[in-house]
Amino acid sequence: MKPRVFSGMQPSGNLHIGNYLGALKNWVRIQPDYEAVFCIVDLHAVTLYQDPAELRAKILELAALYLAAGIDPHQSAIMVQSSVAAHAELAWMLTCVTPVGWLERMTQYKTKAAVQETVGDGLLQYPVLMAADILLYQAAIVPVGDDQAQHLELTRDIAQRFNSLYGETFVMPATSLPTVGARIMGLDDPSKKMSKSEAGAGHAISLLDPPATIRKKIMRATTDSAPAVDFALLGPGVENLLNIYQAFSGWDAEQMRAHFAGLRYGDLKKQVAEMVVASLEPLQQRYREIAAEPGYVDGILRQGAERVAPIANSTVELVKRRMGLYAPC
Ligand code: ATP
Ligand code: LTN
Repeated sequence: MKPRVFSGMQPSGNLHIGNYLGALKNWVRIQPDYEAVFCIVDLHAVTLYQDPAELRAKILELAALYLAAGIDPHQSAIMVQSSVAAHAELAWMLTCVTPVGWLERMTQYKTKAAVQETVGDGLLQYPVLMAADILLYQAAIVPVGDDQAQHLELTRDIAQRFNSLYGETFVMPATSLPTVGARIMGLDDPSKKMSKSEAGAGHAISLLDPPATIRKKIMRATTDSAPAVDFALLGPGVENLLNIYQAFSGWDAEQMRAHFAGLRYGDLKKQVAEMVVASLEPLQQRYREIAAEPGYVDGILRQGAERVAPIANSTVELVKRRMGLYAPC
């Protein structure tokens, strides 16, 4: 049997090239070698307020983007987190073995809580629900971007604590980061990671941005005061543009140097823009085809949930037995 892989994204905001290069592209690459579950984590999205009608639309849009990027529903399950109740159930059980101090140390929690007037308990519990997502399927690896590495460490800590309290139950999941593209930075400010929740118009390239918008955003990207690419002295803005090119092209470091050393920033930007436009074109085309077929995505999501629910439910049953909760034979 193939080892299992699990990953997910929140259906909030617009998916950007950071999400694609950091996670989605890797999912597509590894799916033939694993029994994969790719989740739309709507319960995570509501840790911050979401407009209900918009959230419903975003869930279907995200599923269509998974498909358009190349997730094959015959190979991999695509499912919505809230449609398999075991996610929330296991999260509660794991909450009970997780010290609050572990959660308060999470960087994402601290950043998100800092800009909230009142902090919902869900925001603090966010990584426990994420641990439940992964451990429910006994996933061997979890392909994510760099910003999720800390949550993955916590997942292993929670699993270890549960195993030592109640006996070997969970498989330890390994983090899988891409070699290039694990952390794409904002085009307007290369000191911050590209993020869906960042508002600025020139911050992120959305996967569904039209070519003219992509070109405009890249041509306006923040660089530095040097005139041309110098690999001995790369500023963060230029490094980010080179990273984007390398992640889309699949070139190695030697090819990158040979091609870009000494190139003026204006020309670098033009080449990056054309690489991004050409790479996203087939995805955008497939997205339009999928979006034109009403009911198709709902069917895929229903099948996905039906396929994974027995796995999830059997883990919950095992955890119940281990903990002494009532689990009739
Ligand atoms: P938000 O800003 O709302 O937290 P986000 O842009 O971080 O959203 P998520 O849904 O949290 O997006 O992340 C989905 C996946 O994309 C995760 O695996 C995450 O690590 C990855 N990812 C997010 N931003 C980047 C980035 N800038 N570079 C590389 N990978 C990223
Ligand atoms: N927290 C993740 C989304 C997420 C996830 C998961 C990723 C929720 N559950 C399980 C991998 C495995 C994020 O990208 N913000």
